[in-house]
Amino acid sequence: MKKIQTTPFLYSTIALALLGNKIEAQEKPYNIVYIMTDDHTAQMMSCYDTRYMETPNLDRIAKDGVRFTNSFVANSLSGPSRACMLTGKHSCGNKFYDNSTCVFDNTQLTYPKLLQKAGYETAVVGKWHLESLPTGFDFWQIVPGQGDYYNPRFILQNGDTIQKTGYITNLITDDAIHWLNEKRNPDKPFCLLIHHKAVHRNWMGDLPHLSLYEDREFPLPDNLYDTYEGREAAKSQEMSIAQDLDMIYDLKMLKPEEKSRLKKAYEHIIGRMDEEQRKVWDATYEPIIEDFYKRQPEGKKLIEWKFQRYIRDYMKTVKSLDENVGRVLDYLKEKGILEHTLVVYTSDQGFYMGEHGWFDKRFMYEESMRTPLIMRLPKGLSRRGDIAELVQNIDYAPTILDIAGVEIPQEMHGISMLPLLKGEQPEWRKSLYYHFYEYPGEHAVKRHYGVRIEKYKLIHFYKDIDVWELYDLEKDPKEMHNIYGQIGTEDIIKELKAELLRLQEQYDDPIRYEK
Ligand code: SGN
Ligand code: CA
Repeated sequence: MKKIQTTPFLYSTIALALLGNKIEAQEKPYNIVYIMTDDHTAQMMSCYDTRYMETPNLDRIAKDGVRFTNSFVANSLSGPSRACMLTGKHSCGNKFYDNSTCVFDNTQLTYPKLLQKAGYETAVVGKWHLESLPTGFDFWQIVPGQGDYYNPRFILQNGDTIQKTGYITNLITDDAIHWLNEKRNPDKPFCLLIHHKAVHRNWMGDLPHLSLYEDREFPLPDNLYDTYEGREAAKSQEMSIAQDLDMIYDLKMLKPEEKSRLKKAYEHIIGRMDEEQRKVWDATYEPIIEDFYKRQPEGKKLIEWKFQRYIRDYMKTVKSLDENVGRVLDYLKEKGILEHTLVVYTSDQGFYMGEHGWFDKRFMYEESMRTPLIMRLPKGLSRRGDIAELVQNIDYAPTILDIAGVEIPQEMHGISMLPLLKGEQPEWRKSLYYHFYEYPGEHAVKRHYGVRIEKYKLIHFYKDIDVWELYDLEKDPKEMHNIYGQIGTEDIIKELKAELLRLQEQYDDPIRYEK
C-alpha cells in the first residue's frame, strides 16, 4: 500500500520567526503521549470486555477517542514488540527476534529519532527491555530488564543506577509527570513514552489495592479445559494454569515448609519490600495461605482456585495502572494541553486469561496476537468510536510520524493510520504477517509464522516440528478446530499460502515458506 507522504514539519524558532504574523494561524504540532503497558490484554479493560473489571480511566480514552477492534502485534513478546513499534518494521527488519539472545541495534532508524530531528522534545520512562540503551530521546529513565514491582531500581541517563521507594506504576508515572512539568521545554512539541512494567508476571498489586476482588468469583473461560485436539504445537507449551503457574512465585502461597521451583525468586522479590510494605502484604496473603493449605483443593477445584487467584492478582495490578493513566490525563487537562495531544494506550501484546487453559502469550492465536489499542485524539482529528481495520504494532511509528507531519521513511513496513483517525475511508490492507522466534525458550512455544485475514488464519509451526494450522475465525473464533487439510479447504489454503509468501517477500523475511 502506498504510504501517505506529508510535507516535513518545519517547526523551529527560525521557521516561526520567518512566518511572522502567520504564526497565529499555524497550529503548533500535536504532542504525543504514548502509554504502553506490559502483558495487559483487552479482556481486562472494560472498554473492550465487561466480564471482569472496571477500568474507568482507560475507558475515558476510548470514549473521547477511538477503539481499535482489530489491533495486533507482529511477534507476541516484549523486546520484539518494542523493537517493531520503534522501528515500524517486522522482527526480520529490525533484527530483534527474541528476549533471550538479541541486543537491539540502537543505531537504527526509529520514530523518536525522526521526531527529535523535526524539532520535537522526546522522552521515555519505565520498562525498556531492549538490552542496549535508549537513543533518540532527550530524556530517559528506565528500569533494568523487567524491573521490580516494589522499591525498583532505575538506570539514569548519566549511567548511575538508583533505587526508589514505592510501587513501580506510581513511580514511573511520577517520573513522567515530573518531566512534563519541570523538565521539558514548553516551547517545543513533545513526545513522551510511558512504558509500564505492570502488568507483567508475577502480578503484584500496590498496597492499597491488595484487598480488592478477593470476595469475587470470576467466570471461567469455556475453553479452560482445552485438550488441544488436532493442535500438536499447543500440546507441548509450558504455560498452563494447571501445570506451570508456580504455587509460590505466581500464586503467593508462601509457607516455610512448602517448596516450589520459583520459591527462591519469590523470596527475593518480596525481600525488596520494607517492613511496612511487607506488613500490609502479609496481612492480605496470610489468611488466604492459611485457608488454602487447610482446604487443600485438588483436581478441577485446584485448577479453578488457581484461575481465580491468578485473575484477582492480575486485576489488582491493572487497577493501579488505570488510576495512574487517570493521573496523566488529569495532568494534561489541568495544564490545558490535552486537546492538543494524541494519547495512545496500548500493550506490548495480549495475554491469556485462562483461555486454552493458559497464562502468557507468544502464540499467534487471537488472545496474544491481539493487543489493546485506544487513542484519545487531539482537536482536529474527528474520528470517534470503533475502527475495525486490521492494524499492527509496526503501524505505530508511521502513524506518529504522520501525525507530527514528518515524512515516513520508505523502509518502514508499517502504514500510517492517520487517514483512519481523520475519518477517511482509505483502501486498507487485507492481511497481517506474524512471526514468533523464541524457541527453545521459556514456556516452550514452538517457532511459527503465519498470515491472518479477516476470516481466516493460517499458521506454520517449524524448526523441530512441521505442522500447519488453519482456523475459520468466523465459525471458530476461539480457535479450537484446526481445519487444515480438511476437504473443502484446498482453495483457501492455496490462497493463504500465496499471501503468506507474498508477505514474506515484501518484508524480506529470510525464513520463508517453501512450496
Ligand atoms: C519472564 C517471565 C515469563 C515471560 C517472559 C517474557 N518469567 O521471563 O513468564 O514469558 O518474562 O515476558 S518470570 O519467571 O521471570 O516471571 S515479556 O513480556 O517480557 O516478553
Ligand atoms: Ca510483555
